[in-house]
Amino acid sequence: MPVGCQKLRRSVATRRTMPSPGTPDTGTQSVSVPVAAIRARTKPEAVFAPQVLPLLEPSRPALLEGVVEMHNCAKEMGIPMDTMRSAVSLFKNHATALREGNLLTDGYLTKSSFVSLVKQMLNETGVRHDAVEEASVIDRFVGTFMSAEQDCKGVMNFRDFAIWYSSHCFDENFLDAKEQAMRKLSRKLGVSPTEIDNYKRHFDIVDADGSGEIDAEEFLAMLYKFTKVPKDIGLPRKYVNDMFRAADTNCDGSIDFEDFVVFSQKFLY
Ligand SMILES: [Ca+2]
Ligand SMILES: [Ca+2]
Repeated sequence: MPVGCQKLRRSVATRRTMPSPGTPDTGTQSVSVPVAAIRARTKPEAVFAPQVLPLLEPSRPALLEGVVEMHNCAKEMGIPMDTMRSAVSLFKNHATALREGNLLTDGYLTKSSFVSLVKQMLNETGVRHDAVEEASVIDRFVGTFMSAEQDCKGVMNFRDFAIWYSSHCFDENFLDAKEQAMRKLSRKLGVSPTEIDNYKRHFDIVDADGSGEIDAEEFLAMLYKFTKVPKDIGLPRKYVNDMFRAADTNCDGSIDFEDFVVFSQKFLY
């Protein structure tokens, strides 16, 4: 029998032989061991449940400290874990730690490391800016850095950064190229981003071959669907051609997404 099991058995047996109140002590040598202590010895994994701390490795206390801090911040600040993980990844890339390995509890961003971090976020969008444009965007975010660092020491700790990140990660400048194009179109047409998303879902259904354009055949199928005219009765050719010309504003024989939104606002929705 393993030594640990023998000890446990002795320990439990010891509790069973302890005299109850009022019972004369028979001389049995016994030591009171709290049940919780026995459970802690027999179930060490219960101290840190894997589902709570999935990255826990007892031999790496610095990592544990960081993981606990990440979970605490997410819970206290109401930040979704996906967002928090992205914040952690960025912070670890650019922050400096007072003590090695404890970036989340002792690390900080200076203004220059914050600028590097913002540049990384801009690069990851895939959108290329010229130097003047990029400097302007960075200047704007440096302004938010000044107001985000709570203790006015000129550096941002992880908690400051987590709050900053959760409120700025959906800024248009940090969206990918497609999403930024959608936001620009939304402003150009005076349509809300939510409506633009809805139009895009309809457009993708009509664009059956996924070419990114609606051709004459796809357009005809769309008209049948919206007019609910049975195909065996058929739509008048002149009506179909007039509608297609109304939608195809640049007369290149197909309808792009912007044309589709304008046409839909006039004729479909
Ligand atoms: Ca198509
Ligand atoms: Ca066109």
